[in-house]
Amino acid sequence: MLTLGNIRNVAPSVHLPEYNPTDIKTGIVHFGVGNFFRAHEALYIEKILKAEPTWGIVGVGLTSGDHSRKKAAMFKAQDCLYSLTECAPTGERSVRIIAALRDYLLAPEDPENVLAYLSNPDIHIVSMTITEGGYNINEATGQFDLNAPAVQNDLKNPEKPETVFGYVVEGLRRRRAAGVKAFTIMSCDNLRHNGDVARKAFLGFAQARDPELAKWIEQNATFPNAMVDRITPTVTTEIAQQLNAASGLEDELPVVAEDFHQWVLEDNFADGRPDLARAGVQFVSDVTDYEHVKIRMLNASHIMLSFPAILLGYEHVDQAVKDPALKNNVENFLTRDVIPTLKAPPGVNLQQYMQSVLSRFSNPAMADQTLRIAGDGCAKIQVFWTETVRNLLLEKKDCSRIAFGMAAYLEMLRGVNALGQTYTTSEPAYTQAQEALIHSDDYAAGLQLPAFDAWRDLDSSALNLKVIELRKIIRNQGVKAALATLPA
Ligand code: CS2
Repeated sequence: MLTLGNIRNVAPSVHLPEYNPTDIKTGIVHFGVGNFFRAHEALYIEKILKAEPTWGIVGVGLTSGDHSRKKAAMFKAQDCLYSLTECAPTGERSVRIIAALRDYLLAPEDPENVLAYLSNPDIHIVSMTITEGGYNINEATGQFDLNAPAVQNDLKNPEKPETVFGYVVEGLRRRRAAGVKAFTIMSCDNLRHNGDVARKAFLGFAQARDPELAKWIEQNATFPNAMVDRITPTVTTEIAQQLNAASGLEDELPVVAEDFHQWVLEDNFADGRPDLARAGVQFVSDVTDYEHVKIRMLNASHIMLSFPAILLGYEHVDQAVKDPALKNNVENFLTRDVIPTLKAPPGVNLQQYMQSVLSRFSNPAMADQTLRIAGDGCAKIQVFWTETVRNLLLEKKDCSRIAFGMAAYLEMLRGVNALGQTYTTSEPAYTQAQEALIHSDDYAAGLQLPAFDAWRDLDSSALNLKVIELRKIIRNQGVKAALATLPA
């Protein structure tokens, strides 16, 4: 097992921290220590720690259950060390041990410790990767949902929170009471204006809890917007074994990612920040155009590719993008429906961006999973497709590719592919009644799902009819037959 005690006993090809991890102090608390965070923000921090050893990270997990407990136990056992394998499309790999994570807490088991960190003046940034759907914003109203049961709990028991909103706001209350500066709240999720969404969510919660406190947070905390990018597959037990066999490590928590990574960030920090530019972060005054390009091109085409790919039985994204019919559909979607609505940020050519996205998708070295991409499609459709769909509807343009994507999503949710194999999709947001819509015999029923709420105020009757028509074709003749009906 990888620990601080044996960290130097590794193959010479493994890159080691260039600092002594025991010298590191923590300056960041991060909620949601998933693979993306471990391959992205943690790597950027890893690169600055030698020069700035006060910016180590405290990871916080919010979920309970066996899986979470096991993960927390492994972090503890490994002194929070783990390996990151970066894979180039050529098959070249590079392995490094990341020591930026200096503590890991499972919030439900250690709530006071989490709050102690949050109120500690040494913590200057609270970052998070809590997923697109994790901000508890109702897309139809655009407001923070105060009725969610966990939020209600945190409003009733503010000193024993369950949600990230409850923790962060209670931490800020304690800072204010103790005369400590507010920290920066830094979202690293794939959202349009993730900082603004985070502001809305945290202030929405704080306002309901204590308007005075909300005002203080508004005036003192900051919420920089960011565009974050790195494809980071799920690590199954089998993949973990392969990674360890290749690296020679005995790592219980290995992560794998593509070789590409990007972070464009607004320089808006309430209480200082490390010199992240030295690790490659691009600081800009406005990330809007970068975010739009990334979310509406990369993430949007990821789901446009993966929903039908799952129906065709493709497990991995690189297999799917090698299928000419699927690739052609993504290219048409980007070229005709998305790119005309985008403004290219400085130095970015959108045609080249599309080619680089397709080439990143075709990286076979990391075997990214179509089911990973399709997971929580409800939130992803709303975040990744909304502007494109609204634009097509408002301009009365051809909606057939979006209709195909929606039809493929609804058919994919049924859990059986064209080969008759079953699979499980993950849709944490759906209620039982919504699950029933998925399995209804009525092709129109699924259109009521909240995945499509963000354009319900517009006339979508033609789009909806097309979705129904394409569902029937997919169901009776298959994905390829449906694709063949789309404009060439
Ligand atoms: C994917 C992202 O989950 C998804 O829908 O599109 O995880 C994607 O791999 C990352 O955003 C890449 O930066």
